[in-house]
Amino acid sequence: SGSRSRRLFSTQLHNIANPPRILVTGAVGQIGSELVPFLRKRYGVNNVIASDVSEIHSSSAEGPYVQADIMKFDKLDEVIQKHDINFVIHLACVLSAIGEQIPVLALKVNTRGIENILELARINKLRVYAPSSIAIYGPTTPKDETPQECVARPTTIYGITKVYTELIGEYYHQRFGVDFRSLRYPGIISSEAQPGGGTTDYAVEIYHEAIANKKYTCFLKEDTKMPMMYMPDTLRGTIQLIEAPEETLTQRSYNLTGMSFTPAEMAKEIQKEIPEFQIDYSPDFRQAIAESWPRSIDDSVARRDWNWKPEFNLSSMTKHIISRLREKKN
Ligand code: AKB
Repeated sequence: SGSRSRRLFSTQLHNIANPPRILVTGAVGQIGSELVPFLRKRYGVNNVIASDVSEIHSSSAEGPYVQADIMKFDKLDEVIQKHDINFVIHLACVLSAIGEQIPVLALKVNTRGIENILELARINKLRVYAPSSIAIYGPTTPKDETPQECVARPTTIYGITKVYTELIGEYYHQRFGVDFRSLRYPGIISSEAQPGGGTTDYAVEIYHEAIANKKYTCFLKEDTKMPMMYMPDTLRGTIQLIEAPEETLTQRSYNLTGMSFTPAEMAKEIQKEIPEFQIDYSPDFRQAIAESWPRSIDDSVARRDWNWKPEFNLSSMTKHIISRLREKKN
């Protein structure tokens, strides 16, 4: 069968003679919109199959796209066989803020999704990359320079499902030999697609509003410090982990960060580019979520194991993103 004859590829993913055949779930979301084109450039357009629950695929229009619901095991299996997939990048997920509004949905999508993907990986000998998040940490976690290995008792349903994702992935690795890898992403900031319902979303919205209206009302308090990362670093870090030789890995799920700042610090940086920019604050239910998470992350284990090093800080990211958004506007 297709599954039995499927080539197991090495960690030399960019080996042209034996490229990976990747299925990306959640491909039209914030990360997928930029990761899919990035992967296609590296591994070949037709080796990266974008998928999402929606029929619409404008942001993934530059290559193969299939409509697939991660809750539907049989449909996913069909896609995997048809496209000779050997690696799933599982991005589909309900984020923290929507999760608190519709906890039953987040619980279902975020647990059943990874269960389906891991079962398909076990049966078909696929590799799996599925992001985790700083949301695995909770109020009893050390808040500053949170270490790789420490208490992870989150209080959001999203965080709970991300702890589950890590643990079930690690179980499938130990028990069945599935090559499962994960990164605990901080808030991801990007200029292309908007994030969908997270607590760190203010750090994306603020740039769009600064360009469009020169003012922004932030849903977090001015001194709420959170770990963040700019998309180009996210893409590079993700590729570095998935291409890292197995023997260099000491973890399946790594802490990762780019920078940490507060909304007030971000506003000040934007004012250097747009002096008229004004910010005010109207904290809502997302404040409590933010306060339950770390303020900064220690990612020294990723730095040691596979040479992780972010390139962007708040200042260079702000200059880069504002010029990109101005270009898009004109
Ligand atoms: C969220 O805010 O829910 C996400 C995350 C930090 O995982 N951006």
